[in-house]
Order: sequence, then C-alpha cells, then structure tokens
Amino acid sequence: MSDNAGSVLKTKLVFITGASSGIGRASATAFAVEGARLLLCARRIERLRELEAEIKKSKPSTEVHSIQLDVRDKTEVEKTIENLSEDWKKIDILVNNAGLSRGLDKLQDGLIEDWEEMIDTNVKGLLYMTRKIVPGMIERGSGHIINIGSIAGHEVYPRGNVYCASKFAVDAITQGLRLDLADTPLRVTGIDPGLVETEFSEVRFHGDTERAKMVYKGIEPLKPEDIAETIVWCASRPPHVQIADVIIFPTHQASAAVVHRT
Ligand code: NDP
Ligand code: 8X3
Repeated sequence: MSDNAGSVLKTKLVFITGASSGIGRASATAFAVEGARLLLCARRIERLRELEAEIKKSKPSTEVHSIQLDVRDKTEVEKTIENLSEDWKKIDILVNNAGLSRGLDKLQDGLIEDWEEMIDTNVKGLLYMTRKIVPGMIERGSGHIINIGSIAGHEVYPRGNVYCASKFAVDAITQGLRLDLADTPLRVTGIDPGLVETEFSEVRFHGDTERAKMVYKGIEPLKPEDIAETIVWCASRPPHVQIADVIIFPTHQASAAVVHRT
C-alpha cells in the first residue's frame, strides 16, 4: 500500500494463516510494507522461509516468525499458540486466510475426502485459530479478526456445493463472532473475493494446471495483491470503524456464476 513510517499498523503483530501462497503471501508482504510484525503459518515451511527472506531483503527491519502448521490439527494449533514467546503472543490482527477447494463435482458424485478436507480446513481450522486467539485479544482490550470468505459464501454456484457450504459457514462465523464481540473493542471483518488468480484452482483440480488455467481464461482476474491491499485497508481504519464485509470482483465478474469472457 504505502511505505508509510507513520502507519497505524507499525509494530502491530499480525498472524496470517496460509501465507505460503496467493492471498496470504501477498498480505504478508503488504503488512510488512506498513511496518507490521508478522507471524506466518502454512504447511509448506520452505515456502514461508523463502517469503521471509524476500520480505527481509526489501525491508530488513521487518520482524517475521514462520511456523509450520496445519490448521486442521486442533492440538497443534493450541500448542503452537501456547508456545509462542511473550514477545509474539500479543496478536493484534488475525487473518484467517488458510483455505482451499477440492473438486467441482455434482454433490451426488463428490468425493467424501474432498468434502472433509474443505470442511476441516475452511471451517474447523478457522474456528480452532479463532477460539485460541480471541480470548487474549479480549483480555488486552484490542484485536481485529479478518476472515477470508468468498463470493461462494454468498451465492451457491453449480457444483460448488460443499465449498460454498464451507464459505457460507465462514460468513456465519464472521457474523456470529461480530455479534458476540459487540460489547468489546474488537473488530471482525469478512473479505469475500470473486475470481483471484492464485494456486486455488490448481489445488481444486488436484494439480491439473491446464484445467486451472481455464478458470481465468478470457477475463482479467483479481491479483492476490488486490485482496491484500483491501485487507490492509480494513485493518488500518480508525479503531471506531469496523468494516463488516467486503465483496470484491474483477470488473467482468457480476456474480458467482456470471463472468463475461472475451
Ligand atoms: P492458494 O492455494 O494460493 O493459497 C492457499 C493457502 O492456504 C496456502 O498458503 C496453503 O498453504 C494454505 N493452506 C491450505 N490448507 C492449509 C492447512 N490445512 N493448514 C495451513 N495452511 C493451509 O489460494 P488462495 O490464496 O486463493 O486462497 C486463500 C483463501 O482465499 C482461501 O480461504 C480461499 O478459499 C479464499 N478465496 C480464494 C479465491 C480465489 O479465487 N483464489 C476467491 C475467494 C476466496 P500450504 O499448502 O503450504 O499449507
Ligand atoms: C473462490 C471463488 O468462485 O471459485 O472462493 O468459488 S470461486
């Protein structure tokens, strides 16, 4: 966003899940520019180390701590957060970004393993992280939880069934948490993108890169940086401003299923 020495995010501690790729990775870079301290997690630790090196190269003063963590593992999530040193425990902003889709099948043909992976990651993983981190934020009287949902959490599209259900759940959790925290200074934001070109479709199609490319054919999709910029903007509003929900489309996308391609 800006190389702003006076940024309100300077020295804020931001925990980003799923920072090894796409939106999470771009968000880490964007928060670093603002002078934030970064706690990054994902399963591919080598990717996080590369990102850490890249961030430090462009901004050597950035404090980054990378953690190998599968958010589906409740015990590991709890242990990881409990074991953070005092310096790294006081999380100001939690970006619940880790997530994925698996498959694009009619429900009657769907793979149960795909469903479980999506629900365990997108819903349960987000809940484990939130449950462990929010009480500390309440105690300290400040905090911001930013959940990455999707347009798929607002509209169901053909064959989207279980992925959409997981993102509808994210939206319900975002709204529910906001209600439950209304008597605290904490803020809760949902960010709901349409088509963003990341590794998302490659993961959805189990590594079929040709099929993944077709998703973005004939339209200029959003870039992960577009979403990162929005996340940073939401996080840097004054404390009395709570951005509740942001839906972001590429210009030629009008709904989950309506995309004008040339
Ligand atoms: P990517 O596949 O590029 O990134 C997904 C990230 O999530 C990776 O860093 C991956 O890291 C991490 N992740 C996946 N599973 C786990 C896990 N079990 N534990 C920890 N980290 C995990 O996709 P995007 O950047 O596009 O996706 C980010 C979020 O944005 C997701 O929640 C997605 O649903 C959402 N979204 C994406 C859209 C798009 O069009 N791309 C649109 C709307 C929402 P690793 O594999 O190393 O663990
Ligand atoms: C990702 C966007 O439309 O592929 O959540 O579901 S979509």
